[in-house]
Order: sequence, then C-alpha cells, then structure tokens
Amino acid sequence: TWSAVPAGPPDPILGVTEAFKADTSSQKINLGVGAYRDGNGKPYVLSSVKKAEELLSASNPDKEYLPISGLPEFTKAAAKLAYGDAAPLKKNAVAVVQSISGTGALRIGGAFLGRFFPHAKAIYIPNPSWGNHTAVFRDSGLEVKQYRYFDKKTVGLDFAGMKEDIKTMPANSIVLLHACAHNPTGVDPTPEQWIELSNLIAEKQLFPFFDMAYQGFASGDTVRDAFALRHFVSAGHQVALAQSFAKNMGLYGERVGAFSLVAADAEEKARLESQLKIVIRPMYSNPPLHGARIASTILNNEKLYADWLSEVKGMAERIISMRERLYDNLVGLNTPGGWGHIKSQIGMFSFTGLTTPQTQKLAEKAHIYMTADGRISMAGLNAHNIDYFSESVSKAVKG
Ligand code: PLP
Ligand code: TYF
Repeated sequence: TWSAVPAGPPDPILGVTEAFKADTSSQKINLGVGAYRDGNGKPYVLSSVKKAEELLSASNPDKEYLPISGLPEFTKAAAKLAYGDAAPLKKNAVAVVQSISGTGALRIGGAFLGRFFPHAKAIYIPNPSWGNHTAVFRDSGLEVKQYRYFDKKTVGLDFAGMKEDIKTMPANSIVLLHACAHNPTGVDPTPEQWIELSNLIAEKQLFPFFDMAYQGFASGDTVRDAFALRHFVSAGHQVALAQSFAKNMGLYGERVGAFSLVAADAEEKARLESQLKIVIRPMYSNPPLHGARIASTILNNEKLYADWLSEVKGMAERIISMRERLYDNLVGLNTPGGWGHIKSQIGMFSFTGLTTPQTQKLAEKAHIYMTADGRISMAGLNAHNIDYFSESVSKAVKG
C-alpha cells in the first residue's frame, strides 16, 4: 500500500539533536535546538513553574475537558502580558484562544486567515526565518513568499531591502513579523525602525501577523520585548498574534500558547472567537490542560509573577554574559573577521557567520553541533564549555 511513499528528510533543527545524541565524545556540545540550558548545561525547570505545580497539586484539580478556546484565566492573562494596556484589550476587542504552543497558534492563524482574510492568499516571511514557518503556512493553504531581512555583509538588518520588498507587496498581503529576538538571526529592528515599518505597512494596506515566541528573552524585560506589537496596535493595526510560553516559561513540552486577533469592537471580537473555535474543533477539539494551568497560576499570582519575571531576566542575562565571553575569546584568539555581531545580536540565538563547511568541520573534529546555517543556541554555552567552543571556532575559521 505504501510502496510509493518516499522517506522524508529529517527536520533540519531537530536532526542536529539526533547527530549530537549519536556522538559518544565527552566533549560534545549541542548548540542546535533553541532550548534554554542552565550554567551546567542542564534543562532548566523554573522555580516559579515548580511552585505553580505545587499549588495546583494541592488544589487537587479535576481533569475535565477545557472549552474549545482554552482556559479563560490563561487566555485573558496571556493577552494582558502581550498587549499590556492597549486600548482594544481594555474595550474587550481582542479575540484570543489557547493554542498548542506557538506552532499551534501560527497554524490556527494561518487557517483562519486562509478562510476569512479577504483577497490575500500570500503571506510574506523574512529571509531567513524559523524553518517551520514555511511548512506551517503552506499546510494552512497560504502561499508563502519572502522579504529581505538579513544582510550577510553587515551581519545585521537589511532595513532598506526590507522596506523595498514591503513596498512591492500587493495590498492585503499578510506580513509575518518576529515580535522580538528574531530566529535565527538574533537581529531585530530598532524601535525607530519598527515605527517606520508600522507606518509603511499601514500605507500599503498590509496585514501584520506577529510571531512572539521569545517575550522576555530578548532584553530580559517582557514589556520592552512587547514594544513592536504594542506600537502597531496603538497605531491602529488590527494585528494577529501567535504567543508561545515554551521559552519564557520553559514549558516546551507542555505546549502552552495563544492566538489572538485584534477586533474593531466587542461584537466583532465575539464573531471572530466563534470562527476560531470552528477552526480549532476539527483539528484537535480542545487544548491541553496542565501547562495552561501552570502559566495561568504564574500570570495571575502577584508573587509568582514577580518571581517569574526575575527568572526570565536571569535566563536572558546568562545568555548576554555568554555573548560577551564568546566575543572576548574570539577576539583574544585573533580569530579573523569581525565578531561584534555576537554581542549586538539578541535573544536565544547567534547567527555566527560560520559557513556550512565550517559547521561540518566543527561537528566532525570538535563534536560541536549547530544548524548548517551557522546558527548557535547561545544557551548551550556555559563556563565549562565556552573556552573549548571558542578555540574550536577560532581553529575552524583559521582553516
Ligand atoms: N516561532 C518561532 C520564531 C520559534 O522560534 C518557535 C520555536 O521555538 C516557535 C514559533 C514555536 O515554538 P513552540 O511551538 O515550541 O512554541
Ligand atoms: O528554532 C529552534 O531551535 C526552536 C525549537 O520543530 C524548535 O524553534 C525547533 C524545531 C521544531 C520545534 C521547535
């Protein structure tokens, strides 16, 4: 029956973990997948999460189904975290549903836009972008196109190219924007550039869809990291938003997220929510319970919320300290090339500029694993392995 089904390629990011697992060297380092590691290279369960689980367990909750749109205390608090005091939220004009983490939020958004957004069937994503964006939106029935984003020469934002490409998009196209801590480049527009983008996107009558997978991870401050989203909303854009709590709460496998749409008013919001439920119902009926309860407990408890904010800051700061140390090491080793981007890039990743052959050499010779585009997950570096990593990179670059 299945003789005509060809074997598919492995996921380019999760495939790196497979190669890492197969390596028996004690020196091996996995900088592939974007998952936070503590100073000893271990997965990190936040203490605010542990406390929330203790509170939950003590309350002896049942395991009934959630509504199709998820846990109301969670979706309300998630929207508040993202939008802050934005006017549409205050007037009950934001439709929000719980999702299976950020990926599920993107998929709900893709399916909803494919069904209801007038005219447009194309979504523009940055080049490069998170690898899964193309597949998620294509499988949602949208045509996926790209806009210029990264400038290899400056290892920074190609702002002129980005604006030129946005200007040529047909009206009613969807523009996907990484709200902060762009994956894979670690390069974000400045606040001034975001303001310009907001004006341009309004002028060209485009629809902004924010993917916010790293709120708090970029600067260590959830409010600062929400600047772009909140600015667009205050400028009158009726945005779509995909939120993930995988990284900022370390809830990866619990699959906690939310999808929201800014509506014109409360009546429109109710219509949008009814249709979002119709999108969700045949996909998975209703979302998982436990992770949403954890996130909701943290977001709705003053003490746990404060603890969580300081833990997010701690994770962001450890990553920033690794950036400084890596930069100092590479420069100290007289590694050819400029390395300032290691420090100026933000969030979970650094786009090192290492070439695919150099990444292959690092895997074979030094047991160091990263994606073929030269992206490293900064969280995989720590005081125990950063000198070995720096020396190995320096050697690989020197050839
Ligand atoms: N969007 C971006 C840019 C990401 O990097 C990720 C993965 O980390 C996601 C969305 C979705 O991740 P998850 O489905 O684990 O929330
Ligand atoms: O870019 C990353 O490393 C994260 C983690 O199918 C990830 O987004 C990678 C692949 C995937 C899900 C999450």
